[in-house]
Amino acid sequence: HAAEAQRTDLMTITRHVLNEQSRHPESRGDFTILLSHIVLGCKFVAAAVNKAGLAKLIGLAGETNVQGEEQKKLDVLSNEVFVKALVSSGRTCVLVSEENEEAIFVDPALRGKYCVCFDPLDGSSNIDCGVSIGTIFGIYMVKDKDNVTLEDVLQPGTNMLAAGYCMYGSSCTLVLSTGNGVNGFTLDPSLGEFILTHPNIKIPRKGKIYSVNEGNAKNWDGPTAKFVEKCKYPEDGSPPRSLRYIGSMVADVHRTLLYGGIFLYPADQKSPNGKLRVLYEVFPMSFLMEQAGGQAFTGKQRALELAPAKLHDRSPVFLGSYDDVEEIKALYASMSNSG
Ligand code: P6P
Repeated sequence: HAAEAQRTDLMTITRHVLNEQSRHPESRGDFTILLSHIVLGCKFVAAAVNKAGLAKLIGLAGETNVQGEEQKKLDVLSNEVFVKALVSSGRTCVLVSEENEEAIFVDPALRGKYCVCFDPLDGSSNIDCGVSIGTIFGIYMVKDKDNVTLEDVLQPGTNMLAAGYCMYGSSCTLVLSTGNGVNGFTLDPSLGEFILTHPNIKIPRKGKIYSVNEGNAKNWDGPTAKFVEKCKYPEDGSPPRSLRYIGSMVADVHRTLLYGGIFLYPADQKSPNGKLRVLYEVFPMSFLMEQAGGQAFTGKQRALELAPAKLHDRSPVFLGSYDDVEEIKALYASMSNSG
């Protein structure tokens, strides 16, 4: 009976969030409605990404179709889908997208109390070779939806209410935290539903993998260089750690979350603030890591305590297993003190 109950007792993402929201008696279901629109966007992008492989045959995104019309690039298409889904939810008042230079202020008649910062298709340069890519999002509440300003957007990550990513790979996996732990859901295409497959994800306290673009090694600062050196030539006689780097943040972070280890996008002489964007890459992934028992560090401070000055600010980031991040924090503390 238990097995039978499992098969028919489908824990969909909507049902799971409703259960979580029941913890907040004041909740009027706005968050659940917002999330259902984000989920709709993810389902659309999953379908489009899966077809992208056929683009050359049936003229989909990024190709000219049989009528010779230029199809929209997948990241542009994905952005349009998420903007429209979020606006039509009637639960947002301001949006920040990697694809839009300026913040999008929703028509006052359609406004809700949430701000969503997102990268609609992070790692999209990897589409043509079939590497997993993803959508990353972070959700905030704003003080007064009728007088929303950029200040409401440039909040520290500690104010985030929820964050998640959807990875479009061999399967479509949505990983979400609403501040009460991390859960993973897998899209069942036959149902068109995200089903709970990874309840209460906790990242291993220590990992055996480090994930960084070694091609930037000559530009790294001392602490990063020393940390990577120790991964390769451990001083305590332990076996060297494995290097795994996909070059698509959602894929590298998802592996780190499930297997443990540390993901690094450090600052370097070329990019003093690193490459990854604070509002829709660093903050959401840092939120998830902390909720899963890991941590996230910028080289100077806890990543979520950053206060971004501009929409598309970047920051260095070291995130993953708690003990691994502690190691690099200690190196930054000791080596920066010694000048
Ligand atoms: P690099 C993809 O372009 C991206 O924004 C992230 O998804 C990824 O982690 C990073 O850049 C990869 O950057 O410089 O190593 O190619």
